[in-house]
Amino acid sequence: MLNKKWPKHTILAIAIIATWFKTYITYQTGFSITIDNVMQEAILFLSPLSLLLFLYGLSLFFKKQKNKNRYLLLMTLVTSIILYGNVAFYRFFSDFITLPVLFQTDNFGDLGSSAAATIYPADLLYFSDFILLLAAVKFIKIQEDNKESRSSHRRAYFVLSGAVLFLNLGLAEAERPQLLTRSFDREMLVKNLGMYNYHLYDIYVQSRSQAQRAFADGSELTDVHNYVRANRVEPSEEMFGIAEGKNLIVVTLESMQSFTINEQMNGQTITPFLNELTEDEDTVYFPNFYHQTGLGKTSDSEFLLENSLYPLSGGAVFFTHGGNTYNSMAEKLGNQAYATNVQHANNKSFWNRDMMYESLGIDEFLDIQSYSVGEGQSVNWGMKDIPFFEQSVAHMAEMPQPFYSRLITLTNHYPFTLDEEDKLIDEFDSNSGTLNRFFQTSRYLDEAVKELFDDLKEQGLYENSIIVMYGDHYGISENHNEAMSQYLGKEITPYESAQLQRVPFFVHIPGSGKGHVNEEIGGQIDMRPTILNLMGVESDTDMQFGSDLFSEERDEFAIFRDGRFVTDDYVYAGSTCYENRSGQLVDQELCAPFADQALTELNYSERVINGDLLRFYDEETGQLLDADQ
Ligand code: GP9
Ligand code: MN
Repeated sequence: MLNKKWPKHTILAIAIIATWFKTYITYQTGFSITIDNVMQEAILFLSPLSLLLFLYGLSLFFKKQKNKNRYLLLMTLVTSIILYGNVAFYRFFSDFITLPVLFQTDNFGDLGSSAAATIYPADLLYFSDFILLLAAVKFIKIQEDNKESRSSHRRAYFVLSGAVLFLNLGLAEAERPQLLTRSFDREMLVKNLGMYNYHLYDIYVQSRSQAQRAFADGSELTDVHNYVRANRVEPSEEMFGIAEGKNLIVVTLESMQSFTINEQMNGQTITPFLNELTEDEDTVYFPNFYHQTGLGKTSDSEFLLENSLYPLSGGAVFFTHGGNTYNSMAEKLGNQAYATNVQHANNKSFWNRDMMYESLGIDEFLDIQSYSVGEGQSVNWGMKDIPFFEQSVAHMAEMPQPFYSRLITLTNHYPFTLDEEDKLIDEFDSNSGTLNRFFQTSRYLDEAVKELFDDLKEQGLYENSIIVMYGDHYGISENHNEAMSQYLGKEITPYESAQLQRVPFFVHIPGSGKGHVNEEIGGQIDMRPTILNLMGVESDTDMQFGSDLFSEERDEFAIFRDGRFVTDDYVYAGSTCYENRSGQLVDQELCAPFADQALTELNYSERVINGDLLRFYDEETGQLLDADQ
């Protein structure tokens, strides 16, 4: 058989098939990639193919069979090293390699020693395609013509490889809308694009931001600095330092929107516990508080909270600028001897949190590995909020005090599914299943918060803590306007759509007696200065765009990430201007000056992020640093 002459592209075919199958098998054995349905499995299987067809196909440009073989051997070796590198990395970090990890020198030491400790003889199997190809080259006789392939054939071949790529991307987009624009999770990228395409995409994203960074110098900060300084306001004297020295607990209420608070759905109360809080003597509730997130959703809200900078207009800043210099709230509290951490029962690489939290100076990230998810404790995206809170509070009981701990909930997440026993109210009756279920999961989240308060009391943590809670972004998008208008009993105009971007913001200070409903118009950008003032931590020289919501001096202004905004007089809904109180359309000109300011502010913030400009700023003194310092 070995004396038979094989068709001339046999070696290429063997190389593609061998690497393809080896990669697919490695996905199953080397990583724990979660697959929920047949479609995801099919995408996973298909995902290595497009790049292999392309990369290995370049061998068609070589004339001599010998050179083709050499090229293919080299490529199988390179792809094997990439794949195996990820396997070894995954054994330690349960994550895929991303460029910044390779360039962080302190990681490098870790990587080297960890990798060395986990090399097994059986790992040679990860190079099986290379070994197979070596054998094939040696033993299989090819009908050699030592000619370059005909260009029409080559064209057909590359069209085919392009078609496979588009098929792959199309399926991935159907399975995970906005996969590339939002790029939420490395695991999702790998499973939808394949390991090799993922690395190319990672190189593209990282080098784009590195290039912008390289060209930036401190001078770009001058205008921004002047703007921020001119807009600074004095903190409220009454509230400054009122929670000084207490533990700070910040709860992210997944997809919670203000239209559920103090409202009913078909006669049923949606958020009984939060409603009570709005009247509680120790709670300040802000009903006119807006989310300001973009494509980065939850992570954008965290970004706003920690930095008081706006997230980006495209992509998720947690992914694109996870290595920047920041001056986060966590870092500031850390400097006040607070233990800082985030608790979230999800995969740590989601939203690139594991890397970003390091840049934000957060001491510890208690991810899904820190939780034990018992029978019946998981639904929809993962661990249910009630057991999540219970275990998180148990973690807190072990923490040194004072601490700053953030809790990120998950149950009230699209597609809003619940187990029967957790459904505390009925579904709504519109044509949108999403909205119908949303009321039930919101009700569940409310119940979970109530239990959180109880858990804190039981563990003796309640009295000495301040509890801040905010909705991260909308749960119900404009695709559900028809159902939404049925619920609200009115048409959803652009004005109403803007008003629907309100998310609840609660500040609960046990024993303070400061409770009231505060009508101030603000947004997530204001959380950092507001909270820091309550904690008695000065932030007046910080590069932040928000302001203390309790300050008497501040202008009422909430700028959405997409350029819409709300002031006490106007609501700008994108291209139309409305009077705020009445919702009446008014002359566009009335909104124009604020629209300009909104754009300026968004651009300044974007400039800070793209140029990584905080590395040129000394927040202690409020001085700009020279680029060469
Ligand atoms: C994921 C969770 C949800 O960990 O924070 O993210 P989202 O999809 O809401 O941005
Ligand atoms: Mn969210």
